[in-house]
Amino acid sequence: QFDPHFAKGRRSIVHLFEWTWTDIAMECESFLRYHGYGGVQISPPSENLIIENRPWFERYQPVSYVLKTRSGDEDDFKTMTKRCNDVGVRIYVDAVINHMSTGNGIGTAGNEASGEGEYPGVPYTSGDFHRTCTVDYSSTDNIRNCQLEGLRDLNHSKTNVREKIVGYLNRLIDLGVAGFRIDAARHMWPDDLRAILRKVKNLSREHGFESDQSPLIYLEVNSEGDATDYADMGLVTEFKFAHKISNVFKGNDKLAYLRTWGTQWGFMDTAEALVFVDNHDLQRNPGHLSYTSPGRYAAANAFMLAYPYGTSKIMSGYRFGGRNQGPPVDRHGNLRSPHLDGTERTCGNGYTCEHRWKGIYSMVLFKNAVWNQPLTNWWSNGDQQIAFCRGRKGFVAFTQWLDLNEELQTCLAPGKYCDIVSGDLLAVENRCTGKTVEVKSDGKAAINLSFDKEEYVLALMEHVKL
Ligand code: LAG
Ligand code: CA
Repeated sequence: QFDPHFAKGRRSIVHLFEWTWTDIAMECESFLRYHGYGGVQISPPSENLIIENRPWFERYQPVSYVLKTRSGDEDDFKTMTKRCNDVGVRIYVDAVINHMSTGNGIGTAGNEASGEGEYPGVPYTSGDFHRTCTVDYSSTDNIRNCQLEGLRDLNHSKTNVREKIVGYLNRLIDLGVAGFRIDAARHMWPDDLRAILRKVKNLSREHGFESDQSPLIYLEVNSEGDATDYADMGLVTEFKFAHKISNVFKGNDKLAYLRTWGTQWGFMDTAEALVFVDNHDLQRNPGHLSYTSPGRYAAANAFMLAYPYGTSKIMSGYRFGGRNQGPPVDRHGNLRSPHLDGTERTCGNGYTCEHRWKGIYSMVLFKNAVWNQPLTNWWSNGDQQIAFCRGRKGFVAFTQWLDLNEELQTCLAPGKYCDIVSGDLLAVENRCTGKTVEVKSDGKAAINLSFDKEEYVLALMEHVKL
């Protein structure tokens, strides 16, 4: 439940929001495996209600557990898990099991949904749902029994409901997934969820997993108070982390305060936390740091990946105007491919591909390389500049609002290093395309970052050396 089943040396998850299964397979093979990513959170694969103008959120309104959405069908799904697992990249399903859709309509696989609670595609009938009530956030009973966003709320104490959900999750395991994000977990009774998860089978050996391995579970719980009710079932999303890191890197708080980042900021234990700078919901809140402020956003992700806390998830979405705007589609309404020219080289068509940004994927590799190394040599100017080491394997420096020009202790062996944020080390030519930093015999080095040029981060790694 707590193990992401990453291939050796990998540590992070990327959420490829509203990508097709075919494009995810291609991304596993052409990019993710080479840039250190351990797994992909995919959009909900179960049939969803077709809503006018096709907003992204229709995928959070299930109509059945048939695997057919705009991302692809069951065959596409199976091909994706195989192609990704074959290159050591895991697939985690966003499981929407708290509720079904609302109103009358038709789903992406052609099944009907009726406002009376009839879902023949599952099937569920009206008796499988809680009675109608509005969520009142001051009452735990209400949060769990009432209609979140007006969505028809499943009664998970019923055998039929439990069996249908277990059947859905187990089918996904047969298809090769490595785990689940439990959507709206906070809105389900912990005991009901526990009973469901107990019946979920171990990972498929046919898909290369070892025996007796349970799937990774991470639970979407967006209030700290409730997190402890769910923490025994898997990792829990640490929303406080996202809010605080957004605030700090928007420049509203001092980087120097990050010295105590972790439980001292009121976060849950590092082993329990699934962390992220933003997610598909938060990025729609105008006040929250996202791809729209690229320099600051990459810096926040870099800090998340450099600092030893939690299991990290990187958001990768598409450009949007209004908060409901759906994903990029062609004139037939099919999802467009982020792979502009059908190869790994370019990413576009409206997708933002944060996971492909140099300042982000380099730090994904950094996290892999410094894993388990202690944080040492914390330095700060007492204000908006910090630096620290991860053992003798890595060094990182951050600044905001002003230039950084300091001689700092790096903990690395003497030599010339190529900053992984500003450039690449071209092995054949033995040349650094970015900043070269010389570490002297005493481990000190001149570190320079220009705020005007939007340079927020500099990172050195043991082996990225001329
Ligand atoms: C989640 N986590 O616990 C998802 O991360 C979040 O994106 C989901 O809400 C939510 N739980 C339910 O799965 C999203 C949108 C909502 C949307 C809902 C259902 O953020 O805005 O509600 O999915 O599609 C929409 C309308 C509501 C309306 C409702 C029912 O925005 O105004 O009441 O549909 O018609
Ligand atoms: Ca509920």
